[in-house]
Amino acid sequence: MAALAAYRHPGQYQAKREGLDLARASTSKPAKQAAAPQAIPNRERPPEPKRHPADKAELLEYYRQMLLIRRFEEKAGQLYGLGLIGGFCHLYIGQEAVAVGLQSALEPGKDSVITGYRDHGHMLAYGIDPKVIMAELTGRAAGISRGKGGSMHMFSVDHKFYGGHGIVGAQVSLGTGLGFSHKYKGDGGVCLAYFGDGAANQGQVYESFNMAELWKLPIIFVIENNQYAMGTSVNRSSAEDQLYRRGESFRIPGLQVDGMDVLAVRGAATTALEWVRAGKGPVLLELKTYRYRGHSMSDPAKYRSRDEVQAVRDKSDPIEAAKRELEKLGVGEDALKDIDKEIRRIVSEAADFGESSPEPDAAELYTDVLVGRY
Ligand SMILES: Cc1ncc(C[n+]2csc(CCOP(=O)(O)OP(=O)(O)O)c2C)c(N)n1
Ligand SMILES: [Mg+2]
Repeated sequence: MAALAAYRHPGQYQAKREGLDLARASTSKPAKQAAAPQAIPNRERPPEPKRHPADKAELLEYYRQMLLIRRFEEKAGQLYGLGLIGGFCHLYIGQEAVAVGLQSALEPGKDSVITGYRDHGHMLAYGIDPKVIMAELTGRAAGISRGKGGSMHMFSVDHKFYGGHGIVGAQVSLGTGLGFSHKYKGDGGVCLAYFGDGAANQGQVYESFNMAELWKLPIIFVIENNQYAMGTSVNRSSAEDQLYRRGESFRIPGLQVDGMDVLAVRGAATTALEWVRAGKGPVLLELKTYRYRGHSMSDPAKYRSRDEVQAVRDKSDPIEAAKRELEKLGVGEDALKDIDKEIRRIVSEAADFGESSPEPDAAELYTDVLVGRY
């Protein structure tokens, strides 16, 4: 964990969990009372997560997946700039370790995932074909939502990926429903419901927490604390900005995790899944992370300095960190370059596909939507 203590952003707040300094990308205030959740007596809690002991092959795979998300998102940003992608588009750059670390612990076809509008990375981490994601972004018939959903409204029942939601916080209630469905059907699945630090202040989140704990639903609530909700930093909007504590009054244990370290995230996923799969009810994970780009493509990002973003990029970038670790494990520069080349090829093929495949037929305007003669 030595690397965790390495970075403190100048002038920023420090967020600490017992002995673990997560301040590198943090804008939240210090914990007011250390060890509060652990101090509640007679309440069983999951153990402290351990950093996942990945071998070289496993870490290489996480690196590859994070790089795919990074390059895909960069390309999406370019295509947006060229006018090939319209409407809203929220990029995931900086947060890659969260989706990759968590979803690598899931069982595909059994567990379900639901998230908000910043959703491309979660789909890529779930192994969904980059071509159909890109084609959705460019509004083509081959897109995962037949070109009619766009960036925020992607869905794949086959993958148990349930969106892609534009209403902040809605996915938490819907995810609780997915958790209920897993329990009702007895299919052994767990739902991973992602939401942001801003969404964490939504009322329906807490109604969902109550039901989820009351019925011991198999769900992991994941707060991706990227420090900002549009232009508002978490400490300006949140009375309790140690968001992992938000489930305590519903008896949902919370864990704060370094969301810039893919192996720390993977370790937390293991701990959370063990708890939930044992029938002990939900867990809340707060992933401390950071988004490098604006909230959406139309955000001038005047609420933070370039220096702040650069400092996080320089000191805490999840991909660079994984690369350094791989180098220590003996992975040579050539091998890393080969991966980079392969990823660039995949992304460029996805972009070509998104640009060249046909738009939906005009007759499709009235299918898959709730309009018509009823
Ligand atoms: C119910 C609702 N209120 C407001 C909005 C407008 N809105 C869109 S994104 C956003 C900020 C959410 O921030 P956060 O939950 O931190 O997620 P992030 O964008 O950082 O991933 C807001 C207020 C919305 N889409 N839905
Ligand atoms: Mg946010």
